[in-house]
Amino acid sequence: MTDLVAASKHLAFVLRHDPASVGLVLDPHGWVDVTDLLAALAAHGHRLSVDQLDRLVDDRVVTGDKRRFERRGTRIRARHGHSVEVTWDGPPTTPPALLYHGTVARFLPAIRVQGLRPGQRRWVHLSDDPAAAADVGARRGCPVVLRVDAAAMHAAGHEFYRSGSVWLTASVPPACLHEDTPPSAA
Ligand code: HQG
Repeated sequence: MTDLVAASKHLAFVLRHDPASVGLVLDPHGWVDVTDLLAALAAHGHRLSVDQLDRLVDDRVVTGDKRRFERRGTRIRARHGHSVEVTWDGPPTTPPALLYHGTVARFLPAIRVQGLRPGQRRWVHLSDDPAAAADVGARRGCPVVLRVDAAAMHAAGHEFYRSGSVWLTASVPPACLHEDTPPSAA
């Protein structure tokens, strides 16, 4: 793991899950002042320059194009993935008709009964690209890609938020999930 990838993982941990681990408090939408963040990281042995932070925010140079962080003026936040209590501060967005979720076979019995639940996170994470969903599932083993009937969910009043290539929603009912993803799409 490169230093920058390690720094990105630590920053995601702080801004999504445990800001108190470096003595920070996030605002209700997850924002923190960049100067405060860099000072807090340095005080806890994780010195990061402004240039390194900029490279993490533009994470195409780190791990692809997940757009994990967002910097607006003097503030920064994680865009998605939180387990800490944050609320979305933009309007919901109309999703594409189909979205995808990557998981593993051992979760399917529960998913068939309960649908997709956010678990420890604030939202269920979906992708508009089946290959990207397969990569998410592959973190845990042989990936299974589920199709999500986002058009039906949207028509039924479920809200969707877009964060880069990631789509967020509160939960997915079992009736809107399909396991028969064509092999060409997985
Ligand atoms: C599963 C990474 C049982 C779900 C990734 C998943 C993603 C259920 C796991 C982002 C269930 C939760 C999020 C149910 C869902 N019963 N299991 N009813 N409903 N599950 O890590 O989507 O690199 O919280 O299928 O790339 O895997 O960190 O969610 O397997 O974009 O930026 O419960 O995290 O992004 O796991 O991953 P997670 P996820 P980063």
